[in-house]
Amino acid sequence: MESDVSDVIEREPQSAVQTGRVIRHPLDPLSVEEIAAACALVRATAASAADCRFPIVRLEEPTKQELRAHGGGDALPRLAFVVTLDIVSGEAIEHIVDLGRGIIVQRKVLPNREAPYGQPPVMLEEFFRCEAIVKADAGWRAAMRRRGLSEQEIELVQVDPFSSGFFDLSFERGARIVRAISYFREHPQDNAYAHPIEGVVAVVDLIAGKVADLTDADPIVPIPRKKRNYGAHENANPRAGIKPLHIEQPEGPSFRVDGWQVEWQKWRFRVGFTPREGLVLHQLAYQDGERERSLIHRASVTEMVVPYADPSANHFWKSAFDAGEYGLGMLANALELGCDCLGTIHYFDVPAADSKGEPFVMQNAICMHEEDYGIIWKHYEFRNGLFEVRRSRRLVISFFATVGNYDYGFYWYLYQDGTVQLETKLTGIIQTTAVMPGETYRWGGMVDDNLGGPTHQHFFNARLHMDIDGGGNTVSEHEFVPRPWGRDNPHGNVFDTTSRMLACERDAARIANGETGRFWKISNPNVTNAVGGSPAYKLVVNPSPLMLAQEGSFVRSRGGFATRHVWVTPYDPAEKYASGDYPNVHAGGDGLPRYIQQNRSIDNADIVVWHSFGHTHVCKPEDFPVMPVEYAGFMLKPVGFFAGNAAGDLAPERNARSVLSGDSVAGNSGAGCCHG
Ligand SMILES: [Cu+2]
Repeated sequence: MESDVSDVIEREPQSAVQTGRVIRHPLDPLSVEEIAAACALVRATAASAADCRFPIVRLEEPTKQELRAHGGGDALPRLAFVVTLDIVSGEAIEHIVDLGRGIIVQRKVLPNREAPYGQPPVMLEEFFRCEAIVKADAGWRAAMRRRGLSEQEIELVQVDPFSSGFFDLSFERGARIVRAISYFREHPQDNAYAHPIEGVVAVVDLIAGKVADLTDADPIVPIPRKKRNYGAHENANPRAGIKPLHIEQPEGPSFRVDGWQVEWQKWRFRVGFTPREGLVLHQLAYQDGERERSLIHRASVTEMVVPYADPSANHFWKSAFDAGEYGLGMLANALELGCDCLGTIHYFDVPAADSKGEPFVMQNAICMHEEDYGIIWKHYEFRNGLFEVRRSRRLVISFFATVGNYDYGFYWYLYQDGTVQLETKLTGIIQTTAVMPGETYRWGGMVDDNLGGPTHQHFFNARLHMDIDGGGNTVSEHEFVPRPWGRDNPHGNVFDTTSRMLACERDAARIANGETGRFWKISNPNVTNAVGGSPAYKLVVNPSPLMLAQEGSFVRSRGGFATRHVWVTPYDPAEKYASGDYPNVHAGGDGLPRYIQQNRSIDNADIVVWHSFGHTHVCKPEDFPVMPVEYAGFMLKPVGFFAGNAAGDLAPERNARSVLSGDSVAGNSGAGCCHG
């Protein structure tokens, strides 16, 4: 079915225009023209066009079932999902626009003034509005003066708006607020995170346009003044001795791109992008002999949360949901200024809407290239001298989002043996805290004189709408257990691999266990593999701490998805995000913990596997002033999906030396290895 879908686009590339209308694949992100048309239609229905803003504009994707019908030849309407926010009244409205017919087919006012509340994401223009509101506030200016800043220095202060969290305070309920913290800067290019202003937090009501609450806590902690800048121009003594390293692909890359579709080394998929998730992989399939076999219908990271573990005024409420509260896609880096990838790169430019609903193109938002990844397999047969080694090539599809102080990379890797990997890269600048001279920071690590970094956690949630061999899929849990001594274990060497089907979604909210090597298999019980079982992929997770905030805390309830490593739900197009639709200023309880209350069957069903993973970060001097990359992620590996090593058909590198029986093996068994 997927191949039929793909055939359509091959004949009709992204830019094809037919009878005045662009023919597009149903999963292509909205074009500039479609964004403009959708926003114009919606704006025309707004109470005030001048006050109408567009925090979310994206493709309303067809369901898996609709796509299959499309594969059968039916045309699918192109739909846009548009959320508007009236910046004077605060009213937020969801719209679905039928672009072909030029009409709004659905309109729903969000009930966000009633519990459990929830606001559309913070828009970039609100970052600037927040700073203006804070700097105009007499109370905040007085708090700055109390910390010894002159009027001139106050103008240089950096105000960081932070999604607010929620604690059921009167000024939070149903309000569109952010909490703002402040940093001293000696000049506009100074790294403000070296100079946190402790004890001052302004709650800014973005609709009322005023500071709704101000914390100005005692005792006054002096602002750390030591400069910690990291720009190249600040480094008088850069490290020497690094010779150029060039990656050359004289015949070009091995992938083929057609619009948003990619083919590489037996893999085929479509690239998508949304304002909330950023990069999306659609319809990931692998060509296995004559068969194109589907693996994943849709894969993305739908949420993140970063809860902080310091109880003091500047930090206790910090718990940014970077996808749902800001938008990882909205904050994607345009890589036109220099990309971090080496080799022959293909960039995808992504059309997007600004907060006024004006379309623009995020240049080079997605980067795709190939990498050499060492050895994929190798053997030296010492008896006959047969030496075979193959290098691993992987395809990297990635983007980077900068969310305030932190920078997150999302790197999907496809391998030639059928492995799929997601690696997130965490870098940028840590949140900091001013520490009283002579004291040591209690709630994290010291990173410099009078400067600490609060301990925190980063959680990601990947949503994997599975489609192993295109049919019903089932999830099973496995672990290793030693077998007691006995007649069937007379030598004590035997251990077992247990197996347990996860039948209903409440049974399937699971925690990783490194000690038992717990893993999960997603299989298709309707298909028989080469050894009489079911074709499957294994979810390989890294056991890591889950949400450590207390049961009953707001952050735990708001970020409930981070209380389990694995969740499985039957596919429901309304259940798109691990934290629910509108986590911003939301009271909690939405997302995965709510979805699974239905306790639906997930046995041989159209299922979504959700995986929470992350990093618990105790700050250290090495994290400052800019932190080397920390990694988190997972892999999906074929387990009985293929009849053998899927990379067994790889040819040796062209310049490899053949070492066969009789050739001299110089020194050791590594001779003949070629590193291309
Ligand atoms: Cu961190």
